[in-house]
Amino acid sequence: MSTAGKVIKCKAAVLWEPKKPFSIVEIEVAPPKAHEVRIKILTSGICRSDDHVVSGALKTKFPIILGHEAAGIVESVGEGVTSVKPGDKVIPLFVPQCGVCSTCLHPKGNLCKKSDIFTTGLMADGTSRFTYEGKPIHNFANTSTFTEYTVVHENSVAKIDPVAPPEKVCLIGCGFSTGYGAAIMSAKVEPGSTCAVFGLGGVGLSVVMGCKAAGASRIIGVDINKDKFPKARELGATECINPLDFKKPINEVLFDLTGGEGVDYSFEVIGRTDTMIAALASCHMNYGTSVMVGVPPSAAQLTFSPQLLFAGRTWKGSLFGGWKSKDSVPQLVSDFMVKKFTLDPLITHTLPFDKINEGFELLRAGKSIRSVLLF
Ligand code: PAD
Ligand code: ZN
Ligand code: ZN
Repeated sequence: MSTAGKVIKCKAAVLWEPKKPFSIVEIEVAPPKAHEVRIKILTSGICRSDDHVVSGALKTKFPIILGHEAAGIVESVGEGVTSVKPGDKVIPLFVPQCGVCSTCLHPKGNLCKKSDIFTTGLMADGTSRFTYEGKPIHNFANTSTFTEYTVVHENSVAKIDPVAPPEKVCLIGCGFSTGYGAAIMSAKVEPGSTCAVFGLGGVGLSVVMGCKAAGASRIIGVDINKDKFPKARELGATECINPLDFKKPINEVLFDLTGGEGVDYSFEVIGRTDTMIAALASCHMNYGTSVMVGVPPSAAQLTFSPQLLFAGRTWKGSLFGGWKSKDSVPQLVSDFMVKKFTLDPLITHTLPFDKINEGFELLRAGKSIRSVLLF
């Protein structure tokens, strides 16, 4: 029996307030309105950005359904939707691409003006499609994927190859594309470069892969958890260092390792202000570029010497790897299908959806790279 046009009751992991576990409850998911798409989620990865909301570092509205790295099947579409149809395999896009705003039209832009990444937690009409016992639940980053069904705007969903394995390609919805793109799109790493990657989680390891694909000759992984080093080496890091093993600041260690030059490209893939400055100070003082990938805490301010930039360094941020999402995600899935890159080493755990709290514990304990929840 078709569910189109009807309210769907399903399981969702609701976060009622920061620093609490998720509760799996039955919610109601309203049908998609005009230009919206209701998706049956098949898989969803756990990203540190979700945990930043749980920890309180990233401020959002509560209660909320988190999750933004998923694959699913279109269940039904609202009026006027043309780019997907029921039955299509899709990836929700936490950065939308409307295709007509000034950023979408700019060749360098990817932060579509229709984004609602950490602001209202509501659909474009100011309401939510999720309710629990009649009360609205906020959505997260234009997606909300820790639920059996979600509703997104048509700008926030891309149709992908129907045979792509959802338990793998969900990572193209965030972690992989963010890291890989930070190296090849945002930094534009050149062959022969020396790179340093601060933080070797799912996103940082994808930066390592991007640096390798771009032909970097030295890729130095930096992490305080040495258990991350073997996988970093497997994916392309030529050496790995632990800041806790040195008395000197890590930027000085990186200068020593590069004959006093500094690296050509550094990437902060943790989300801490101290490591953002250390990464900046690690690159060449004149032509080095540092890319901020880690999500900064909402309340954070930075204090740093302007001398760090004065001599010519470039400091930039990178959201979703700089990709224009709706155009690039289907292509990245096709590239995965023809083995241009691998996702398997990033997936350390697969868990049933109702073990979501266990998945977050693994991340916090530094024991997982990506846990993928299966619905
Ligand atoms: P993760 O927690 O799996 O990886 C972070 C790594 O950093 C871990 O291996 C830690 O051991 C390591 N680490 C922690 N503290 C330090 C330190 N002081 N020095 C060195 N290493 C340290 O997270 P992730 O890979 O899922 O995400 C990384 C960041 O990227 C995080 O802040 C997340 O919110 C952000 C992100 N940004 C975007 C974007 O579009 N910019 C998208 C997705 C994720
Ligand atoms: Zn993410
Ligand atoms: Zn746009």
